[in-house]
Amino acid sequence: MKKALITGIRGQDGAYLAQLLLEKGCEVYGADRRSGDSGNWRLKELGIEKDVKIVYMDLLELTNIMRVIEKIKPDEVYNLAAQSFVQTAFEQPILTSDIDAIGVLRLLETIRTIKPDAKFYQASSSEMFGRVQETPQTEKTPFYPRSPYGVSKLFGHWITVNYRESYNMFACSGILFNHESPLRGLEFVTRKITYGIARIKYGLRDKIVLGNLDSKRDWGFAKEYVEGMWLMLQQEGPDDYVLATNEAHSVKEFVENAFKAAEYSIAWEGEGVNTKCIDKKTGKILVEISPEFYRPAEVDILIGDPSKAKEKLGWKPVTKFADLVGIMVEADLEKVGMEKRTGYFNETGGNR
Ligand code: NAP
Ligand code: G4F
Repeated sequence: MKKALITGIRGQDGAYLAQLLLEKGCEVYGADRRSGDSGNWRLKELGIEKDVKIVYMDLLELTNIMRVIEKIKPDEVYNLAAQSFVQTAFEQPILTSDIDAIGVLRLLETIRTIKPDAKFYQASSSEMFGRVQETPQTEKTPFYPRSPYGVSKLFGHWITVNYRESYNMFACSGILFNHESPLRGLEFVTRKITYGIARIKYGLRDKIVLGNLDSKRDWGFAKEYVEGMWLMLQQEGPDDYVLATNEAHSVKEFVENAFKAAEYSIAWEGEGVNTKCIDKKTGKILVEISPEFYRPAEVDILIGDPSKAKEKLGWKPVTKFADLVGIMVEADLEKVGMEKRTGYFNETGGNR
């Protein structure tokens, strides 16, 4: 039985990947930095919390990482742990770099020393393309990160390439474009919108306050993207791959599709920071803008070309943008409906 270690097990991708690897017959170890039981809602929601063997590991602490790798001696390591929220990276750039850049090196150096034949996956990001140098972005597009998060991820990416080239390690970097799901954290814009709409619908909130509505992202469905991660480690040799849908949509389009899925008819008024989204039926304001959610430097548009992954891995995105929005709205309506009916704060609503 193959032993797989997933860092960031409490996150969106960690949960879906654990589910996939269990289905593939792996013994799955999930590394958690001891966030406590409340951080367990995603594994619970997928019904796999008892099947994943939890180990405590923080990417900030080298000796802790060494003990875990020594104990498990994993065949595959998926490094999904990160301070993954771009906005926070501007507030905590040093912590973000310690986790997202040096943390990758701590892990690679440990694997090189203790279990050099382990296959390694690094969760790289389309944020590394930042101010894009060509469109669509491929594995060969030059990088231009626009946040401490993007800069840190770029170090993580290149150190992965470097360990592959220097020490012949099976180390892959997946350059993943935004991928979302009902398990997405509530701080990210997609889930902030779908969860917010569900709370408006159930009368638990009046409106949603957002930042830049004009930025565009290449949004796919997370459950499909973890399959790509797994496929990368099943190939004959290690390589880097872009996973994306090759379609970009604005935050505004996401809002429009989400309200439509929740059966609202909306209209936009005003411009820039004065933009408002109005409920046509009641005239109430549903969305407002606050500069609080603007970023010091924005990534205006990302659109990825997953041709290499299609050709070499046989991977392709299936869920279309409107369907993804529908899946997320439906899931949040169900969760908030349950909360409203029972008066019980269901963990699956996340850390509001
Ligand atoms: P996520 O939901 O934020 O999960 C990240 C996990 O990392 C969290 O469970 C967090 O633990 C853990 N973590 C944070 N700091 C840590 C530390 N010092 N030591 C150990 N664990 C730590 O992120 P995701 O959406 O699943 O993304 C997975 C990975 O892919 C991340 O590396 C992210 O940067 C990258 N990525 C994501 C996307 C996307 O669109 N989702 C796209 C490209 C790349 P707690 O639960 O304790 O906070
Ligand atoms: O949902 P976001 O916070 O995701 P972002 O910054 O694209 O980062 C995500 O995708 C990356 C891959 O490209 C990952 F590496 C990273 O870990 C993370 O998963 O913001 C998306 C866009 C931004 O342009 C932001 O300015 O939405 C805009 N936005 C507008 N209003 C907002 C808001 N973002 C958030 N989080 N909250 C708002 O109120």
